Amino acid sequence: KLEAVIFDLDGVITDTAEYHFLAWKKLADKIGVPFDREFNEKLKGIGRLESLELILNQGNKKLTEQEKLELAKEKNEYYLELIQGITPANLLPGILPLLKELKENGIKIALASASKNAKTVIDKLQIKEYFDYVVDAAKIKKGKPDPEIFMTAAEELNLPYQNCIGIEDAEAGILAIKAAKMMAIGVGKTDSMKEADLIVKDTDELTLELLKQRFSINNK
Ligand code: UVW
Repeated sequence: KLEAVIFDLDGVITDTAEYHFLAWKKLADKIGVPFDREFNEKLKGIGRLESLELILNQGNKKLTEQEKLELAKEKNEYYLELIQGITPANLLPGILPLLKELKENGIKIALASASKNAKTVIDKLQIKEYFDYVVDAAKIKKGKPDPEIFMTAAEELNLPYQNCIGIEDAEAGILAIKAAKMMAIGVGKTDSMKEADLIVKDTDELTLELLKQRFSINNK
């Protein structure tokens, strides 16, 4: 039985990828490391320090742990500045109606984002009250594709993993959902999310009816 939907944030509920890109770009330019939109794709679903590590590697930069922490902090300051402007208008199409439908039908809602800024973002989007549980990224030891973040969400909701659907926009996230033994829905392009049980092109295709229908087919 479908009892919960666990959402990724960036790229599913709102599109913060551009803000992450601009913030990383500012930092990368400052330290003289090449960084473009294509590389930014690799950072989807990946935490802050891990993302920095990937960027430094590609620029062949070796830094001390202390220097890395300072750069990560600086990137986050740029990012925080950019997300101040987020309003409910930044919700991706169909997300608010879906949250309402889930709530009305007694289906639990959780957020499983690797971002330590997730609470600020859902606050700005004015959707905080829909969530029964928001995973604190700071408490997660292993990032996506490890299933820890999705398993934590289900455990906190007191629900079996198989009764949850996870929604993601990136490969690492889909792999994390599958490793947690949940049904995985991908939003976006098929080629980057081969393991997904269902892929929709746009968020406005996500309705409770579609979720229920696919969930029952999947569990036959
Ligand atoms: C990510 O980059 C996903 O996380 P944060 O917002 O914590 O930097």
